[in-house]
Amino acid sequence: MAKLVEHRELWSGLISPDENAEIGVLGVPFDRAVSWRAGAAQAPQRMRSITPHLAYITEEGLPLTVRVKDYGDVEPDLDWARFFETVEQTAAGIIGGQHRLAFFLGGDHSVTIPLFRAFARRAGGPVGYIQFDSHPDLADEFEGHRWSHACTARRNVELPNLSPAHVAFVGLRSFLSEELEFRAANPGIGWHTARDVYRRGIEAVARDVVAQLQGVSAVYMSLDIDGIDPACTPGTGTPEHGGPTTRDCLEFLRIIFAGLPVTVMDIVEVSPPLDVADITSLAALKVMYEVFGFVQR
Ligand SMILES: [Mn+2]
Repeated sequence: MAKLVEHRELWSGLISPDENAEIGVLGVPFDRAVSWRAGAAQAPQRMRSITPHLAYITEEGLPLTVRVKDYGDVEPDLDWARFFETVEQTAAGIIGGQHRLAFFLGGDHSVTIPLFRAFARRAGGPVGYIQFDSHPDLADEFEGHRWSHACTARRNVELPNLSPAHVAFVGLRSFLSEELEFRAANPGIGWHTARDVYRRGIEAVARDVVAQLQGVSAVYMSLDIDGIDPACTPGTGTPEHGGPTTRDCLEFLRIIFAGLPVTVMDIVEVSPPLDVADITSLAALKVMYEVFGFVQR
């Protein structure tokens, strides 16, 4: 699988061959489950190519010292089922290692299905799942397939150790009718719309999520970049206006990482060919580097 971009300052020089590095990164370059515009398969390599130009410091002036073990990208495979099996097995090895945080780069949001399976299997006990997204991705099937990027959260809640009471969505602003029915049937789900974020403030929402997920053994944080407003992140396949800003997302994650045992995070749906001046890749990397800082403390 391993295929790395060659650059002597990848990840701002934080890159390390050590499998005990604090951060483990794996790219999952796959975008054949999208409902509209593709390109997310190009995100891992595009994001890596930018990292030599980023300062290894957080916005609060904390110099980053965490080491980043980059496992490269999962090799493409035209057999979708076999590809997801490879993703799950590869991710399980990384999640089961010594890293404080496993960080996965999509790919469209369907890649979270095998990634979350690997996480849930490794964690064993009751786990939490947070999805920062404009869409809840709770369709049972979409355009004839159960692994569409519109089905991700639905597949996740089918696993035995993820209760709907430990699922939280933040930034929602577009729905299918069956998703609203699923939510009505599972009122314990954390359901925070973009309008809730705007009216209540991101910190109040984040504190609700922290309170909701108390007691789980580990938390998976999935960031669909279209959860952020397309004014900040235009390079994505299904943008939705009226969303929280990159600033809101950073404040949210600061509270989540301080209050919950997040062991896995992904960023999905960044689509470089739909982007403008790499603004969306840069937003994703800003989030990543701040998260590195949260993990370092
Ligand atoms: Mn989405």
